[in-house]
Parts: sequence; C-alpha cells; structure tokens
Amino acid sequence: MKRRNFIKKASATGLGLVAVSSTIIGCDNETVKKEAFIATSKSIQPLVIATWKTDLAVETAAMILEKGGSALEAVEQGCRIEEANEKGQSVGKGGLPDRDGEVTLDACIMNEKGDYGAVLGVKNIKHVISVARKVMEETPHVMLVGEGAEKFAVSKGFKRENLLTAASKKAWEKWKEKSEYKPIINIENHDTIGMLAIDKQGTISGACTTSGLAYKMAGRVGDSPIIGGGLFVDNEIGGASATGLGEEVLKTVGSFLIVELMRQGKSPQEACEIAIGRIVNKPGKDFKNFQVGYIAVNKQGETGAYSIHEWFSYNVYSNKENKNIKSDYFNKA
Ligand code: SD4
Repeated sequence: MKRRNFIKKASATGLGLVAVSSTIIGCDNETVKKEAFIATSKSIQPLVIATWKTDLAVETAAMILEKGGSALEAVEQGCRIEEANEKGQSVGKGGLPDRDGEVTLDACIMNEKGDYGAVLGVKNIKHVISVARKVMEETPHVMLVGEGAEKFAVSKGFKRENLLTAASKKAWEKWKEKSEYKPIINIENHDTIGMLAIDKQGTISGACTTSGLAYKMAGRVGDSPIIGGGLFVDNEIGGASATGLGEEVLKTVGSFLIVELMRQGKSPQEACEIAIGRIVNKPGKDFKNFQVGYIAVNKQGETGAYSIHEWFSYNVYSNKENKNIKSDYFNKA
C-alpha cells in the first residue's frame, strides 16, 4: 500500500499516525517527497481474531493486550487455553488420535520481527504452542519434529503426559470398526485454533495449534505448523491463519497468499475470498467434501474471514467486545 493511502486509512481506523515533517528532496532528476511519521500508540486498540468459537481463548489473549502485554504473549496464552481444554477434540489434550491411536500435535508461532518457530508431530506434550515459541527464541532453528521436539520440550521443563482422553479413545475405537478415512466438514463448531493479535504498540503476532485431522495416517502433518500455510504474519502488512483440510491450504500456501494480497492493497476480506477461490477454482476440484476457512487482519485493524462451506465461525475482540461471528462462505448452491 502506498504510504499516503496507509496514512489515510490509518487515521480513519484510529491508528493515530501523525505527520511530523514533510520535505521535498531532489534526487537524480526525480523529486521524492519524504515524510516522517510518529505513531501515537495511545490510541491503538488491542485486537484479537481467532478461528472457530474460541471465546475464552480470545478473552484471555485480549486481557493480556488490555494490560499492555505483547501480541506474542497474547497469542501464546490464548492458544494454551484450547490446548488445555480436554473437551475440544482437535487441539492439545483430548485431541483425536491418528489411525494407530496416537495423539500427535502440531503448532507454530510468528512474532512481529518475522521470526518463526514450529513443532510437528509431537506426542505426550500438551502445550506445543509454548514449545514452538521456545524453538523460535531458544534455538537456531525454526522447526523440530517428533521425538526430537519432545526431547527438546522435556529439556525445557515441559511435562510428559498422556494426551489421549477416555472420550477420544472411545471415539477412535468406534472409528476403527469401519476404519473409513474421510475428512468430515465441520465435525463440531470448534476446531484447530489459529489466532492473530495486535497489541497497544500496534505490533502483530500469530499462533496456530492443532492435533491435525482425526485418524490421520501416522506421520501426517497438515498446514497448521507450516509457515505460510496455517499461519503467516508480516508486521508491516498483517496476518492470516487457516483451518480445515491442511493439504488444500498447503497446495496454495494460503496464509502467505492472503498476506501478499493485502500487501497489494486487498482488504483482509477480499484476500480471504481470493485465497478460497484459488482452492475451489482448480480444474475438477471436488470441494464439496472438505472445508477450509481463513481469517485475516491488516495493520489497520480491519479483519476478514471466508470459508468454502457454511458454519465456519471466528471470534473477534475489538473495541472491548468479544464476539463470535459466522463467516461468509463460497458454496451457496
Ligand atoms: C490440519 N488444518 O491438520 C488442520 C486441521 C484443522 O480444522 O484445521 N481442522 O490439516
């Protein structure tokens, strides 16, 4: 976005940017108008957006922001709420297992500097979002997988525990009677959590955590822990996150695509719609049987969401209100 447009939009949405100087500089026959700005951070309103009906997670993140905490801290702590919620069968403890009855978790996190950390296919550790943050902050790497990630987590003081709850074990045993594998659209109204936040300094961070698709092949990893797939953040532009059939998100690098579309001037809503279009408009794509949903936020605090099918919802905290909103969707036939 051209800086001038950005300023116009920013002041309309209360980001409080103030022009402090404006000079004309001649430069190789070109005239460049140079402007310097300062941000008046006092007027920046904290914002959180997260996939699905995640009221408590979003509330937790929002309270951290309201107290002046960082967007990074907010998204980590928000995601931890769902990881600890044993009733949610798609994140953290209580997540549905793979075909062999093993719960394996994927998570990633990105800060406002564009740093990223992820863990893939982790067993026995509940708060994988915090392990991902440790990978980002305390290793020279960006991803750790499987046993190595688990070992790293334990070395950082994380506790090993059995993630397969009685309810998830029962569901898996039932599934084994037929062993039919097909991703089901909107199994419940709560699923993988992808979360984006803007703090009072105006900085953006994001996080995403999941147990992946129920009854997946052992070793299968989806989009959620992959940079640009399940999550992408560029503090100059905005962020995006995905839920649904990870294979389809990965094939179109969905979250990165959305951020790049916003960089080109699209609104978060337009960008989410175009990204869903990339999936459903592929020749012969049978999108009737799978769901993908995206959320996005830009630097000005505008939000967007779009899914293939009905019943994707998301929570937004802004102007001190936390609301669950039903997403608009593509398949209205
Ligand atoms: C995955 N995207 O592993 C995740 C699963 C998910 O709603 O989001 N389910 O493909």
